[in-house]
Amino acid sequence: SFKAGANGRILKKHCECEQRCLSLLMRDVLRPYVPGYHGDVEKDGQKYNQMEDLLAEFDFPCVMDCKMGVRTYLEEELTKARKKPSPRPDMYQKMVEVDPEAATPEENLQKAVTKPRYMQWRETISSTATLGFRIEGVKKEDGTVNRDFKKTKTREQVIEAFHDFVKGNKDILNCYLSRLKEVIGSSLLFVHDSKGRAKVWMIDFGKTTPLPEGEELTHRVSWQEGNREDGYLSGLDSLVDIILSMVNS
Ligand code: 4IP
Ligand code: ADP
Ligand code: MN
Repeated sequence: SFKAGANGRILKKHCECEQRCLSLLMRDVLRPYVPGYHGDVEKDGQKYNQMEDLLAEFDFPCVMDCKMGVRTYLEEELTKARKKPSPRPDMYQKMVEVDPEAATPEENLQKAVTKPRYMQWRETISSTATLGFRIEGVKKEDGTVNRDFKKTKTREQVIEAFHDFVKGNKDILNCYLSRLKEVIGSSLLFVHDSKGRAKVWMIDFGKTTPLPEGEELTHRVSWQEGNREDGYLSGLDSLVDIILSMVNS
């Protein structure tokens, strides 16, 4: 859903929700931690959001995508699934490919699961439910991609993946740490290169929605259906704690 754009920009398939969020972030204190947003454009009959290519300033960047929060789907998905459950054979397939025992006998008969069921299962087999974030994928400087982190769950497994990602380089870890302590929605994108440049950005606001007027979230207290909490800051706390322990080990 991405395309290369003109002068250091990339095009991501248009999403109304993300557009609103990116526009608001351009006038927010978080501005230094998000890709610059340059409006929507149409190309070959498809609408895109145009944004800054975060990799442009790096030489052969190493990239890690961490999905933040204890919950990875909207509360609306729950309401929808309850009102009108729509069976998802594709999600059932993805589930049994990772763990042939994961589905219930009923799900095995239907060869389908609901979306919240799938998403909740993904949260509990990974570190999302316990640490408030999970590793989605890593791209190395040679361009090879590893998306095999679905069962990376424990703190030790996360540390191992981070260690591998930075090849034990504590200077890189310290750069990441200093930027994390200031950042407060979505995925965090970690990027570094062999010149020792290292930065973190917030990306992917496709599911970041405004709260009703006057309401606020702690981003830390546990999620109960209806309170809309997402555990973003719990995830950030765990990440800082993990990287700090790696720097000091
Ligand atoms: C994907 O599952 C991700 O959770 C997607 O979220 C989600 O998209 C997909 O839902 C779901 O199938 P896997 O990562 O396990 O393959 P994201 O885009 O944040 O990575 P949305 O955004 O739609 O919830 P479906 O319903 O699009 O298939
Ligand atoms: P999706 O909503 O389809 O999951 P994301 O916004 O999460 O899309 O982006 C998917 C991947 O594309 C990220 O993991 C990252 O590697 C890359 N990416 C996203 N935004 C940028 C950007 N502004 N600059 C460079 N790379 C990006
Ligand atoms: Mn994403």
